[in-house]
Amino acid sequence: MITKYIFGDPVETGAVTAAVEDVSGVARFQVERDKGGIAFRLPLGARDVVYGLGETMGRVNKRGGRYISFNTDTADHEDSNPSLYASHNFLVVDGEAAFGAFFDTPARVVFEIDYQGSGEIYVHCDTQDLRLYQIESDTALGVCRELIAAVGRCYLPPLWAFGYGQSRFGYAAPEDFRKVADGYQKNSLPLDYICMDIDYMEGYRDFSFNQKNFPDIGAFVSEMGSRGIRLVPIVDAGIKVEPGEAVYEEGVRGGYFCRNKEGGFFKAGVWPGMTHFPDFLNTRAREWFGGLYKFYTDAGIEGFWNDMNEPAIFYSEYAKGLKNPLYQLILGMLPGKRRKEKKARELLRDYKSFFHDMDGRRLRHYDVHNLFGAMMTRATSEGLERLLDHRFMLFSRSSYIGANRYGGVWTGDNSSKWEHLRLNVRHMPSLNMCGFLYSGADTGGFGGNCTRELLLRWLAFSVFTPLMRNHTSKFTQNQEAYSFGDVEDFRTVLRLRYRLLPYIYSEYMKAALTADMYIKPLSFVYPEARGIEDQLLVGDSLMIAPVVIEGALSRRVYIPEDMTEVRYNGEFTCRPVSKGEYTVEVGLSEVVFYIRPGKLLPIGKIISNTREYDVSDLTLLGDGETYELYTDDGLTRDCTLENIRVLRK
Ligand code: MIG
Repeated sequence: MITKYIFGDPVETGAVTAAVEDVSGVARFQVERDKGGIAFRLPLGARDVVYGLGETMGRVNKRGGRYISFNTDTADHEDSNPSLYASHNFLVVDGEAAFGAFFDTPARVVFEIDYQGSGEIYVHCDTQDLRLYQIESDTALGVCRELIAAVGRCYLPPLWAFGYGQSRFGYAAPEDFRKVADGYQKNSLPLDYICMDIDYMEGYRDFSFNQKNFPDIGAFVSEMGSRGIRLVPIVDAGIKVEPGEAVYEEGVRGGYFCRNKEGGFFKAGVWPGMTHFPDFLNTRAREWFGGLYKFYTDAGIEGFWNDMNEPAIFYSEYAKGLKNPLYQLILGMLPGKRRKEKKARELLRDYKSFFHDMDGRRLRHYDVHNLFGAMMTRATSEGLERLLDHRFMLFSRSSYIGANRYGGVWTGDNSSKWEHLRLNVRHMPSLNMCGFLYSGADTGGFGGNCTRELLLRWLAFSVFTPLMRNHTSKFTQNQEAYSFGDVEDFRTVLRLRYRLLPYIYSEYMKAALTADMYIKPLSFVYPEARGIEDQLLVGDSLMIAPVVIEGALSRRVYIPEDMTEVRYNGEFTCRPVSKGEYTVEVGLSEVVFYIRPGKLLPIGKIISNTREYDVSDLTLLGDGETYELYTDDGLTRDCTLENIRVLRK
């Protein structure tokens, strides 16, 4: 059962779309008002597990940690860092019964979950105005399903968005993209899309292609399209301040940009130099911005990633010091506590110096900060819905609960570290709890140099995440699957992804259409497995136990009930394993996973691209009797459970 409690006069975040009964005044928390906002306290039982918070640092069980919802552009994915790019203010307490709470406010929120052994949940919202949704259910999974249902139907990507994609900050010219396509195709490595990072642009301007490199972008999109490869450009949040440029002029004329303290348009230095931020909280501005994607759709482009939408600011019009984006960027990245603190103070000042017009309500950015990226995703998604008559790919860096109706997310600038592979494994169930089904990390890691072993193990995990994209930064070692000598092992793991697509696509679509999670913690189905955070349930049939330790050629696996072990090394080998705990060998050239009892796994043939996707002759592994295969043309918007076909063994 879900109920809502309204405090003060909250802004409409749009997170929850279902009608929910308002029973203000009976919050389960102890409520304390203070000058800065409202604090909520709830004592925890000694054995209670606390899940949730989506994209945050820490473990899947959030006990013991302190987390802050304040969307931040940060490459510092370490446990000491309280804020990443997103705010997912949803907690699930799993004790004797299960209980969930969603603190629906775009303001800053601090969560202390049994922090320093306090024995309680302490949540401080930096506002007096919010909606608190409380959910009672028998199980943690039940609580999550209620939240996901209340938020509304999850974004449905096209089939090709479940293919594998390659990306790199630095690809700039057609030769770079052709080289990637060649590298994959000549080595018989499957590939569906290549992301275009900011170097495709003219001077880092959104809605532009570098004229020298792309005099005819439509022709280049067709050229890649004829090879079965889609191009997926990045779009940043800020529009370059540049009198005479059409997009800028339109934005100024329409008054679509955020205002500064003086009433002019706020100026923030980002990649193109000074930019204005579209006021994504304003309906007209959103309509305008969404319509701008026509620039890309006219060229045949149907996939996008939205970046820098926390929003990231290198320096603002109020900054002292050198106003050079590169200088400011490097300054922000340099280690050193004092420099970081200075940067953080500047950012706070900036966020307090610009304003939104939320359809007549003037709001200081700082107070609605965590909604900005989500509303950019909404603007893009609604624009693309008008521009196209079928599904599109869209994922964003920043998000807020509810944005999952409009697009997916990636988890930002991780590094080529084993710990960040493990973080990816923890993020996926937590994101799914908050409804973000279409998600994934930069496979192989963004910062730093990836090793062959790390990439193989990371790919072997990403096989199961809906967004499977290999991405790395500038100045790092090449990270494409053909960049590490012998490609055979990479071929195995990438082919496995495509052979599992009938399952991945079906399970994703069924979860999205029934307000369910696609990836779950093991403990959501097997409560005794509460301490095990490096094994996950993927869809209804599979359990995975990825190798996440450097140098390991085996790992301990907990088998919660009799299962079928599947080993893929180019061939599938199945064998029954009984309940228990085992050391399982997993060589670098193979992927091992498990089918739950009474379930089936459909397997397709080897294909090199989703264009060749074919469900006419699937093999069924496992000891179940039937499998519900979701199938459609991969593009239609008419996605219903009627598209399910029952396969029998
Ligand atoms: O300031 O577009 O997270 O994926 O490659 C960095 C360049 C801007 C951050 C994104 C990353 C992307 C990079 N961007």
